[in-house]
Amino acid sequence: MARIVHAAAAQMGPIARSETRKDTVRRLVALMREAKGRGAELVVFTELALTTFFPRWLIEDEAELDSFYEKEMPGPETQPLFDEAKKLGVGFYLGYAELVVEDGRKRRFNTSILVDRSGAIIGKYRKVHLPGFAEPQPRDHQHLEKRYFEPGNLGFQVWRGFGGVMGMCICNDRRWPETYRVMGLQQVEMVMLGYNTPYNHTGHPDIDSLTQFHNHLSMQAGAYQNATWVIGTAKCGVEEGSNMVGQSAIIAPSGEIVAQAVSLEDEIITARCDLDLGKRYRETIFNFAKHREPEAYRLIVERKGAVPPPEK
Ligand code: CDT
Repeated sequence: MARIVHAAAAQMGPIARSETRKDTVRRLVALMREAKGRGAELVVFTELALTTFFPRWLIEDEAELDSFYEKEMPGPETQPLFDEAKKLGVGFYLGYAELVVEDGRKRRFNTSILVDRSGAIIGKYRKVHLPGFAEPQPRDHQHLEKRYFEPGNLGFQVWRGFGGVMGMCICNDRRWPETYRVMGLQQVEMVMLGYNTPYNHTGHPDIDSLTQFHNHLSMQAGAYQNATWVIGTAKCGVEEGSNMVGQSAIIAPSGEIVAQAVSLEDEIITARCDLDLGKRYRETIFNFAKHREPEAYRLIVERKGAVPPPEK
């Protein structure tokens, strides 16, 4: 019998800096209801879905910075999302800024959680690949993720849920083959991610003009090479003057896009994802046990180093 997960990507248009958590959670609940109305049992929200993308500013006042982070999950302002999930019987992926006291110190992570249909958190991921800078740059919009977060310390785990093996990553992680491969080696069947991607993210017009192409390229390659579904959900449109890519997509293990957002606003896209579709790739072209050559990869990294050989 086919293992179907009816999934939705809940793309979000801009979140203004002045928007309250209450306003934003209301938007998320409306998206969840629409997704449920269209048959979805799993909704993938975006990265830092509860606030504007605050790493675009240098924020020196600690209390102000802290106001963008969640100190508990769920907390009083996010509880309605969990209540609605339980009521509707819909699970979700949610990205948010996490502030915790761990190892006796205040720590900040760019985090996502996976919540099952009963409203219980079944997985947590902390973004590993942090793009941007720790120090402000001479540019209109900063990208200070390296200042406001530390690299995730939970690795790339997978979780059993929704009848399959589920994985998570966040935004810039989607560009790195290691992200998908570490989960692929654990037989992941669906990778969920959210992203906030400004068009001018490298500052080189020749690369930046390919922003849309690279967005899909990285997710489609990750899906195909690891025989997994990938659901990528954008925050997009012009947010506080920063123009961000949309194109939220649901991608099959073939690498094909089966649903794609067409707006730069709040928008639901859905697909009926057959988790068994990955099997035919895992049993043939990407049969890891048969065709991967881990020893060769190890030799290259350990004996030759990660730099090219000197010129003769
Ligand atoms: N949020 C995030 O990770 N965005 C990056 C672009 C910013 S690079 C300065 C991304 O990979 O989409």
